[in-house]
Amino acid sequence: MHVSDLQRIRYTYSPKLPPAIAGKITTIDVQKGGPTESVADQDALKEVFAHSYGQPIVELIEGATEHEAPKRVIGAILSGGQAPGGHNVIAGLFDALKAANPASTLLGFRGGPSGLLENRAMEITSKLIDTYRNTGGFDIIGSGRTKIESAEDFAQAAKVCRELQLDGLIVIGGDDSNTNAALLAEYFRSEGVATKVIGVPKTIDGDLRNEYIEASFGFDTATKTYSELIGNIGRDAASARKYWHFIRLMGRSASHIALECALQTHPNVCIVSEEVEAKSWTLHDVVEQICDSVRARAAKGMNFGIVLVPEGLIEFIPEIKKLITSLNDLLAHEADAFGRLESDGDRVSFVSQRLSDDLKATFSSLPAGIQSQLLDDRDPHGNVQVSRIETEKMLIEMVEAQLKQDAGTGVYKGKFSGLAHFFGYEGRCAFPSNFDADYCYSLGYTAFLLLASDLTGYIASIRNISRPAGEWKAGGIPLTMLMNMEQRHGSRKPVIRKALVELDGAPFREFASKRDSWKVETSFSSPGAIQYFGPPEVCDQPTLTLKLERS
Ligand code: FBP
Repeated sequence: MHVSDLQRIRYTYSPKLPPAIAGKITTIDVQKGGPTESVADQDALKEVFAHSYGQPIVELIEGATEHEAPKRVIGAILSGGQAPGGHNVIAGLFDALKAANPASTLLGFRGGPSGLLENRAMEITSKLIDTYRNTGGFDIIGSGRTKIESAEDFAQAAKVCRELQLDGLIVIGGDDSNTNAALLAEYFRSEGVATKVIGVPKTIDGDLRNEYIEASFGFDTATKTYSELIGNIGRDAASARKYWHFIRLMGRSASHIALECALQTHPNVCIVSEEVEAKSWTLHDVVEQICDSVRARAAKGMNFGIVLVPEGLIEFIPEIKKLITSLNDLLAHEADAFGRLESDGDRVSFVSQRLSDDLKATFSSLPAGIQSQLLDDRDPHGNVQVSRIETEKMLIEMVEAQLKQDAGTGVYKGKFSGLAHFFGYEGRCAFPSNFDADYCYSLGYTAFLLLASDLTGYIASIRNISRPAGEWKAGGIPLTMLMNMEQRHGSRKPVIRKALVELDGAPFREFASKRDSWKVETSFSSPGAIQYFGPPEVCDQPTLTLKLERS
């Protein structure tokens, strides 16, 4: 890839580390807390994780005595969707590993978890890592969504780790990938495989978090990138005064991205999926929320505005959620017959004939494009690929139809012209903000220190991150602490519980206190582009979500 001037200058940025781990690496100690419990289903999880359930939370602290630092071989996997800062996790891991013992080796598995199963390992050298420091993307080794699932997969992973004599394996991923990391750690322990497994919390979606994992990496940069674009569109809308912009934002389930962008940019409407579900809103209710704003603004002569739509919305509307669950079962059970159908029309009528009457009515009320998008392939974890469902276009169509009806009865006299946007891939590989550059480097560094402390089945945790890096703390959280049992592919499986937007949490309450005025007035805010050089108040600020949650 061509090296831009910004990229060249970013290579030289030195990420900040939490003070306790910034000193001599071979003197760092771990301080252990008491035993822990999972978030739910403790008995079932104790059975699944017989060798790794209930481990203590650990904090890394400065020690006084020197530890041995044997030569180690460590492997790293980037898993799932890209998130800004992945390269810095690897850089932090590399620097810590080499600082402890320069003869150690870091391997990267190419193409995600399948790279481990197929033993596609490559050595990460100093020369290589220096051309990826502080850059976006996962292209140093690539990523993938393969799930390590069957008994054969686990045995194959163990075989490769033994062959490569891996002391440790770092899995950089979201909730599903870290669930995999926990299962691998358990399997390796039960089979006497020496490789220790440590996870790193990645996902722009921001839904892998709890009291100890204050944010997943990438959320900061991605939301700042989207907010810049939304802010620009707001200025355009207020200048041209003729379009309603419907902007769908990534976030497969949770609405954290949409909410953070709303706090940054003050749109007229931001739908929050978790509220839709909690209040059992129908699709018609969602459309009405938007129409209310369009009508109120039209009455003031403002036929323009901004609507933010979280990409996961469709799965949170109770009637559509039921439909999707039924479609998932149907497509799983009739996969062969369904796979033989050639046209969208055939697929839609095949499914319609097999749905119950109420679900059939819901399905046929949806625009044709959405019907066929709901039948697209699921991802390897069984999820509907919501990034392919054009909810923003569906809402424009439905709002337009409602306003036409209103116009017919004289209720509405304004104009409405909707424009659709989808922001997702635009933000996933941006140059990491200073926050993400520091946070990710610290996570990688911490992941090594957890392995070097002989821990397995942990996820790296950096805490106090709403404060400047000089106040950050590093440590590890047992992965079993984040888990519960959920229904997946027809059976109960251990999984990391997704952190959704809490309606009584500070970020949502802040939004709820402002939205009535945003709905009618033009209050757009334009935060501008991420700044990498300059005063800390513009370069080193965390997200509003983090500030509000931790204030
Ligand atoms: P992860 O959960 O793996 O981090 O991915 C999140 C995400 O960016 C979602 O926001 C989006 O729905 C999905 O990935 C898109 O996946 P793909 O890259 O496979 O199109």
